[in-house]
Amino acid sequence: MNQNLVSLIRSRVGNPSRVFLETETGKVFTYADVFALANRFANTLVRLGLKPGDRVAVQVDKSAEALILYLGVVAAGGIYLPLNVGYTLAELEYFIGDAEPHIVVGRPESHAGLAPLAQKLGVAHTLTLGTKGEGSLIDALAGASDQFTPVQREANDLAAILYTSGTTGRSKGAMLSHRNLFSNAETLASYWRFTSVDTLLHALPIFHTHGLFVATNVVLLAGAGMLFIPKLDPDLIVKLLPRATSMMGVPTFYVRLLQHPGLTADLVKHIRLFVSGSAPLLAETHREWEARTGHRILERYGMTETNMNTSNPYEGERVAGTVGFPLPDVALRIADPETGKVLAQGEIGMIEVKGPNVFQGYWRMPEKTAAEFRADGFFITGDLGKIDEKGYVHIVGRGKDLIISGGYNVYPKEVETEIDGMPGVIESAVVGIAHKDFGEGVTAVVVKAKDSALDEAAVLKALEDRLAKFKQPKRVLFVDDLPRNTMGKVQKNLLRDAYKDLYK
Ligand code: MLC
Ligand code: AMP
Repeated sequence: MNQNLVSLIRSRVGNPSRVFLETETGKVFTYADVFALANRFANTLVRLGLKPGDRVAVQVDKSAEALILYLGVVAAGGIYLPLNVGYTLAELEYFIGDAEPHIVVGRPESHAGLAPLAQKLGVAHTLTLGTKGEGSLIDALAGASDQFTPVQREANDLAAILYTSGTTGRSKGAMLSHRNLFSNAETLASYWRFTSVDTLLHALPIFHTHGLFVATNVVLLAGAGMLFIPKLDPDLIVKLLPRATSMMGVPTFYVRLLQHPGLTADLVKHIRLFVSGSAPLLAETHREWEARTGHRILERYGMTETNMNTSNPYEGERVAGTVGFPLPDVALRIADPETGKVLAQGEIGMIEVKGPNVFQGYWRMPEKTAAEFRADGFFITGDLGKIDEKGYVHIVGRGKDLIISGGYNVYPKEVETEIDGMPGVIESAVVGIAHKDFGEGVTAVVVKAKDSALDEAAVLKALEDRLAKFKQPKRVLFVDDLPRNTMGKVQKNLLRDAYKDLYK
């Protein structure tokens, strides 16, 4: 049987005239429309020389066509490689050089910068796709048939590569197979009771696991529908919630919606499920949400490399501050970070997971892949946690030097490397400080040379073309020395403590 994700999704579609997606401008795509357009994309990609296993890198603003392009690439046997729209050309150069895509699709307004870069890096075709369904990719569809049989794929063949930053500052491409994506979506759709009567309010970006796989694949497999809006827009969300049955968001979604006077228990009385993930949801936000709406947010835990690992129960107690139980087909254990020895229930250690959800390794980085798996196949998540006496998993910290800002990962090393390279900088430490909106705020603490006139504005200006906006520090602070332990290691915990009220 063909294990192509799109083939498996298509085999589940009950009612082709069911609306899959409706945008805020009233554009509607039924399931039949979605697969017809995905087929036209697939035929066009094949005509442009795409062969099974070739990468298609996509950096475009959110639109229905962009989402359907994902299905077209996967149907054609290609590997879908979505890129954060915030990435600068400097960052893109690395991703395109590393992934060697056959085709790159960018925004119409970025074409002038992107096309020469892609050409230099050996990309065969650079096309554009805009938010109004325009661009050279759409022009290229002319004459393409809306019939296409998904290319035969095995379960472990790759469907997508998603880049995640690394502790060394170099991003790694997480290779996800058709089975990784299908199995997790199937598990979640059933665990969270999604059916064809559901309508998901979709306001997440579609270049990450949460918005692309968790939200979209679950809806597709359930034959449900979604209200698809460009971004977190509290006014629009409040307007549309009466038509939805569920919403998924990062914690910032819930924090911001709580500030909206229109959010009332009455507005959401018919909602079946609110899901939060990608970053820790404060127990306080969970409680405020319940007090205001009567709903207990369901928190779940995942990673780009693993898809979703745990979830609070659909029925049963959703415990604030925990990420719930391992999903049915996921094995999860807590181990000593150094030795890998499995720890007793209640002890804090490294969270390790194994299952059909876990990725196939990092693209062209066999050593890095090997270093993150135990000999028995468990993946070392880098998250520290424990399992309580009722079996709930608690994430208590991170064994990796990582900041999560509004659901986006920022590796301090990458920002420090940029700052350290600036004239007048002796050294820097980048830390995540508690931030009421983003959860953690990227903060740079810099030691400059005595005679340097460098200031906060100059550091930020220099980072503008180098790093995506979300990685840029919200504040740059200057100090005489960085605190170090006896081994000479910067004590980031002391910095986090010293500035803990910076964003209060
Ligand atoms: C935008 N900015 C951010 C930011 N998002 N800065 C830090 N962190 C972020 N996450 C910048 C903007 O460029 C802007 O800069 C300024 O901060 C304020 O922008 P905003 O208008 O407040 O941002 P907004 O567009 O509303 O976006 C905030 C957000 C968005 C939280 C809604 O970042 C978002 O949708 N995040 C979701 C990320 C996500 O999907 N993660 C899932 C990863 S998958 P200026 O200076 O121009 O004003 C994963 C696995 C799993 O982790 O388990 O799910
Ligand atoms: P990413 O690499 O972007 O997929 O981010 C994955 C990381 O996000 C995980 O390793 C966790 O550190 C974090 N994460 C995801 N969901 C949660 C959650 N519910 N609570 C705490 N951290 C989370």
